[in-house]
Amino acid sequence: MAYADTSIPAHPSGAQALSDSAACGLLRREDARLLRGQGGFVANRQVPGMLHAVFVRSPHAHARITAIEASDALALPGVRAVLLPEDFVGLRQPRVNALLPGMCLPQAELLPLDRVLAVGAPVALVLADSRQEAQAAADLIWVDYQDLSPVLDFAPDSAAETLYPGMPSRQALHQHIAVGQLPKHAPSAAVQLGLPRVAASPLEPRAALVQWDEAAQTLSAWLSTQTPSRAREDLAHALGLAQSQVRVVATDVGGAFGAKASVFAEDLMLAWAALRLQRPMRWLASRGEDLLAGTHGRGSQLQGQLWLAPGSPQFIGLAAQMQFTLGHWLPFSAAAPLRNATRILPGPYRVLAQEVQAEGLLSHAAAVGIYRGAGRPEACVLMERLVDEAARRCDIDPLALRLANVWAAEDLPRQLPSGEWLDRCDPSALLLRAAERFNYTERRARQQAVRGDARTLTGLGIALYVEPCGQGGESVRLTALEGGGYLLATGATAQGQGRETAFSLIAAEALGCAPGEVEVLHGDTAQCPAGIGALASRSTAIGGSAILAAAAELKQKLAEGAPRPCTVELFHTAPNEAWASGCLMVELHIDRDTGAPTIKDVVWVDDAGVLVHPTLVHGQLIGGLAQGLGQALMEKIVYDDSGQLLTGSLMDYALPRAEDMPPVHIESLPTRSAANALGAKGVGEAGCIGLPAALLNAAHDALAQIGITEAQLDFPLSAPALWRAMQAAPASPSSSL
Ligand code: SMO
Repeated sequence: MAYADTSIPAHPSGAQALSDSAACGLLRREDARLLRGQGGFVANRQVPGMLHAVFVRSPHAHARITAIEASDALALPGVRAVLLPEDFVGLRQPRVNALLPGMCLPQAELLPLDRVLAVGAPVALVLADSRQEAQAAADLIWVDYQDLSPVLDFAPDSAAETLYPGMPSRQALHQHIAVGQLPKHAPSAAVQLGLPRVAASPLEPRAALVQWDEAAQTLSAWLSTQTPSRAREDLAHALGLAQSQVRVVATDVGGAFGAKASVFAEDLMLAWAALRLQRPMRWLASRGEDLLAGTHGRGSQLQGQLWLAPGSPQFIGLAAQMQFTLGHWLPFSAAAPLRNATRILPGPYRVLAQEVQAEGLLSHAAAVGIYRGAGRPEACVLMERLVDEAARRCDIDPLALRLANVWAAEDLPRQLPSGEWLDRCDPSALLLRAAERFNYTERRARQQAVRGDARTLTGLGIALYVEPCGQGGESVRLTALEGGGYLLATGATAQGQGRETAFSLIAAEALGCAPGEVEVLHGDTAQCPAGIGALASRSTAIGGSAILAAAAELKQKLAEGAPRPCTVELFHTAPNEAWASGCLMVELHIDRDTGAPTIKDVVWVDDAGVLVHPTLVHGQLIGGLAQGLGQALMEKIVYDDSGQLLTGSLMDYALPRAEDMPPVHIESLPTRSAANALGAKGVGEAGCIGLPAALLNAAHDALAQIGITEAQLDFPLSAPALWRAMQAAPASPSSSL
């Protein structure tokens, strides 16, 4: 492992680290707790009299329920209650963010009375004095199922089926963005590829502890969530309570990656039961339950075409057709991946005309939600594959073709014809700096000298990416305390990414005090103003800008003689959306006998705007890279033809380990964001966006060395997949098989 330097030269735009001396300091005590194993997760929390919840789950992908028998289960010692579908009548599916025009949403009961729509869907809830007793009882509940045929992911005939009355399974979500007229002649490049479903795999699986206080008529919910305010709204709505009657607490969250941005059926069922039984209760999902019934990520099939001007390297047309599987219910951000993928194309490139279409399809499988990148990886990999393919077919070096088509820094920021606003960035500088660090020209020459002669194929892969970091605003309440010091309560939350450290730095810099004088509160709706949370790489860019605005106002009030305690509370909306960007270059080796891929090294130049805390930025980049590596090389959720999940444990679902990490050389080349006062861009998703695209390009580049140019490679780039692709090679005298 080589987590190399993070050198941070200032860019001509003036962006640099906010506070170099403080930035290189230690994490705050509150953040460091997590690294020391002292976090307080839901699984660490008990309340007196707490019951333990276990869900009975459907073993069928699609079936009619004709009978349920729970008397044996109820007779077991320690079992306090079994709740069946009829006990949840009145609970509706939680709301969905209407991100797309004309969205058609299921208006359905949370639990259908007589049907199951996916393997793992909850059918009953068992509550007992211990988790073991609850599990034993769940195993004794007898359900009579009548099998129905399931609609599988991307089923060509799914138009004929409906999961929800009145709602088409095909095109449940759709988007069409057209700008200009596409050329009439054949495209210069065409590609297609698939991204399988993957699992977010946070350290703490989903978890909830709920407690109803009958005297106060309030519900407290300790949830492993990245959006406490949203969860409070959903819980209040589901239970028919006022928001003021619900408190959600999510102080320590063991990672989330998008998969904890929505409430789940289990959360609502648990809260519903706590209210009715008047007992506190806790549910801790097992790893298998998260793989089975958490939200998955990706799950898309992409096609695209790119046109170059005749006799010139200019991009004149881009078309994309994308399909996203949705699974059997829609989490809050179900439309986000599809929307992001369509709106981000063509990335940092100028293209005269574009026509981008996407559709989302329901199926009898786990729901697909946002997952680190949320559509950005799809846009990036499709565009970057098209650029490489056009370069190969037109015999132009892929670096040169990119340099010929990216936006010039002086033309940014700008409103694009698609309606998107592209932030200030410098794609040429990213490409050139990465090429220099990577020794691109020398490596290319070396590769061309060897070509297909070696036992190992070498591929060079480039990916340029953009990372829009969320729209809207964030809340903050900042108080100058009577006895000195400050209390900062934010609506942006933490998932283990060091928010207390970063937020106290931002506030301290603006207030002119030491970071240690700022205490940070987050994740508790009783202590923090209602806000958005931590997602879409937005917490520093938007949450941080809100802190800056509050600090400026507070400072002015104090300067005007306002007495302490003095509070400023506001919801600050960022004027625009920050877009981070970056460039990755990788060298990939493929063993010709086995197909085994090995990443020799990765060079990565990232532009996250003003860096508040370079060490935290570095950690986020490395973490995102590791997750992107998992998606690119090994992770894949697999269902069989009857809708059964074949990857139900980490014995079957491959996560990357430390030893899988290649040497990574990261450099920051920040340009100040023009979107917000802080000048910061996001950073959390970058690795997941850029690395898979660079690796896929490298794999195709390697195969091209032995004349294989027509293979369709999908993720993950496993040894068997690469080996099979190589078998199409024309017989070569140098092959000693
Ligand atoms: S995939 Mo993210 O938490 O918006």
